[in-house]
Amino acid sequence: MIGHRNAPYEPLFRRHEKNPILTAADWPYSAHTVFNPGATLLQDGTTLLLCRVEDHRGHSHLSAARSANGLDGWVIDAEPTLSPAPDNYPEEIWGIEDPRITFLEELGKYAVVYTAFSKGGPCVALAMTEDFRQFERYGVIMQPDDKDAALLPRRIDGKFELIHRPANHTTAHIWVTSSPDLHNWGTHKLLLRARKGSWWDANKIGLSSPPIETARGWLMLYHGVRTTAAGSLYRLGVALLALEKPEQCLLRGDAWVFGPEAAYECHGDVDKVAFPCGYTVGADGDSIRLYYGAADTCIALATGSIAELLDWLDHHGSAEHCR
Ligand code: BMA
Repeated sequence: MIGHRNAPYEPLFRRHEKNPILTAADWPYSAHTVFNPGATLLQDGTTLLLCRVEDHRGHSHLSAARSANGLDGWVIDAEPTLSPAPDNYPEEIWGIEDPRITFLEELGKYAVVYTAFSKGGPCVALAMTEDFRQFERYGVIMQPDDKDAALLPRRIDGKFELIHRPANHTTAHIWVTSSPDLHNWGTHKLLLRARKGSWWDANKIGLSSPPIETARGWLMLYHGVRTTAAGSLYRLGVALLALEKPEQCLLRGDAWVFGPEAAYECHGDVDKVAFPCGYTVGADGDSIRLYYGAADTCIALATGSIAELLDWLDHHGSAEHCR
């Protein structure tokens, strides 16, 4: 498969001409950077981004930005929407980061899975909300080092499923674990491994936005980290997971499908990072708006198509790459 295209990857995701769509300068209060937003469409069609906002201490909190068209006219909460609460949740002492939003039909609530930066390392925490104004914290659901996590929107075999990324110092693979009640987690399974050697996704991978349910399986965007002499490169890959058995990878692409190229992705607090944590799907059921953090500094938007991603996987993916 590798090598039958000249371009490093096809333009499966197209950058919006208004990028970056949100920066710290848009914030109604003092902020150093805004990036890595979770995304969802509210019942009335409003696009809600739950943005990671880094303050001038380097600590992050989450703030909601709402827009009728998902592009501009953002109404940003005048104060932090979800702040670290270390008095009751000590694992949030150094901030909360990188939210992924999943609407759980069964509960009629949005699950926000985020990284809590504890003194013991980054870990996965969960909060539930109906309106992104009041939140019910469930606390840590995966201990350090673990991050890049999201819930699937429905139970499988009677259990909620969490995709997450435990890590050690040299490697980080994607795992899936299940729970009957969102509090107790078990049955841990390795879902997708980082490749090795010179691969673009060697050694360290992690979930990007929550997997997208399609008739053919869960379409999962993930990031691969290439470590170079000049720093790390964060790019995106695609895999397809079995609908009723998400630990089973059906197809995995060879090349990356999106990576830092534009100036706002290449230069910022952390150069060469494109880091999506959320997307919305259009009324056609196919078009995707992918919201991503660029260079850990601002928020950008790229558009794509579910059908095109699946077609690309048919031509550039294989089950072999899953192993
Ligand atoms: C990851 C996370 C992201 C960040 C990325 C690039 O490990 O911390 O929040 O965007 O690194 O710095």
